[in-house]
Amino acid sequence: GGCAPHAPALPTAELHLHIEGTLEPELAFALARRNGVALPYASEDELRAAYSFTDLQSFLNLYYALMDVLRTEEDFAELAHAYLARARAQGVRHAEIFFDPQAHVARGVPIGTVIDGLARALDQAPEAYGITTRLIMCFLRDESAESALATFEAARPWLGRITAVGLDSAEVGNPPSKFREVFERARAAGLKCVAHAGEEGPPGYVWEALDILGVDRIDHGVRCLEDEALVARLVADQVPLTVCPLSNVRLRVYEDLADHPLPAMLAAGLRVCVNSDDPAYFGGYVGDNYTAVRDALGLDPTALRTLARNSFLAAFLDEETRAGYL
Ligand code: ES4
Ligand code: ZN
Repeated sequence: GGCAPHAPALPTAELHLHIEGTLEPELAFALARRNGVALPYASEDELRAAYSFTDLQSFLNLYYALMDVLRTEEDFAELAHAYLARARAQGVRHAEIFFDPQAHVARGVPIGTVIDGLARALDQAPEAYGITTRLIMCFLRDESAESALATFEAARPWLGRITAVGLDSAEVGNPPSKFREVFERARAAGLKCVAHAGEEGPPGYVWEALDILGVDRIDHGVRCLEDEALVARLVADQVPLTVCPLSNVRLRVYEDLADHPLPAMLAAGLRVCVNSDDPAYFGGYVGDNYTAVRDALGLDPTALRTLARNSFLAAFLDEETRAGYL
């Protein structure tokens, strides 16, 4: 007897995906060889064995170290192509992709190399993979506000390729209010705004992202559940929360997927969707996240369809394109 064929993946948008977090060990070693970069791991298996994290910072240390293999426009194009091929197989029809320019500029890679390389792959995505895309430029919140402003100014010639700005990296001690000015500048330039908030940081950071940065979506946001008034606000305004279940377990926000509050968030009427965050590091792409929450949390087909529908409702799409996806 053969295996039953896999059910086709649920069509979804992916709205919380760090392109640097899609760097698989195989590609990391191939790029290291090509670029003459020495990696502090003898093999792909030895590297994979290091993917055991105790918190966000322990992951970020490896994430920033491994991206040192990304040097040329071609490297960034290959990284994006590899993601898009995997994403399509997991049901992705639309992807809004984060990148961290400061992490590359700090290593001597010009911002234009990063954006042009990614854009080259994303330009081919509708035809090659059946995926529409957007780019979201993130600021590293553990760097200074001045560095974020300088990065925004350096990106000005490429703003036509960028849909939104975001805020990521080490959350605790780096509140959204630190980045008020650069978010004001981005909004004035016509960009949408998102921010990681309430992953490891307190509900107060989610309030700041909403009221000081004026974000259109919250990335993660799971700690909102500690603040009843905050939940009421997020429900009233239907602010999207891009939740990343496998990420939350790997970074020990929750001990076990069975403890994840996604069902409670749905029940509260929050506009939650499911995303993969850094899939090469966290054990799965977006379809794997859907399968995992279905199995661990007992989400029924109606709940899964709501999550997928929420992803398209939360996407930065024109209404005609959105209607085509709904
Ligand atoms: C990240 Cl999971 C997560 N949180 C914050 N910043 C990040 N950068 C890449 N992955
Ligand atoms: Zn993230």
